[in-house]
Amino acid sequence: MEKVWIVLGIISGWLMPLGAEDNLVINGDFEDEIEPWYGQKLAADGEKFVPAPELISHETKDAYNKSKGALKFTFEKDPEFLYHSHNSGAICKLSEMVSAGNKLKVVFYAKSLDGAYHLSVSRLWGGGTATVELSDKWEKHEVILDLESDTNALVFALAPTRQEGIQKLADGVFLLDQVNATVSTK
Ligand SMILES: [Ca+2]
Repeated sequence: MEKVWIVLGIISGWLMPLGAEDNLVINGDFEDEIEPWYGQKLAADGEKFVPAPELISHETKDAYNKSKGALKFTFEKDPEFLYHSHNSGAICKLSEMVSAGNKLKVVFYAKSLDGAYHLSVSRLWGGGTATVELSDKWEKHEVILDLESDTNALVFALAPTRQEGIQKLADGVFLLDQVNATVSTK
């Protein structure tokens, strides 16, 4: 009996494209559009979150691996608003809720334009953050987020330093493509 299950496991592994079903990110390749990703920022009174469509746009000329599209993030601080890495930036929706206590592995390609060198990836509203260093070439990055609360959205934004945890945002421009998030067993 055990052998039968092993064989079935191997066959089903062959039939499934590797990892494709596991990606929780809705529209992680930006081929035709950037929705449902959206921009968000906090009013200076510290109380009201408002849409920030000026932060993100669809890049079609410089996408990863000559694909059709990428997400372009353009940030220049406006004194009328507050910006922190756990609540302002490009918001990425997940297709399902991942429970607190899990680790989320997020793999993506990114490229710095115009002085952006630290990219923060965070659970929206905090409780799981990481920062990577960008270069001016398309490079693959991987972070593991320790989720302290249930999670169905992430936020990508530019930070001034490599340090982990919540930071005020830094000005700059970056490109993002091929975003993949899976529950990690590591
Ligand atoms: Ca793409």
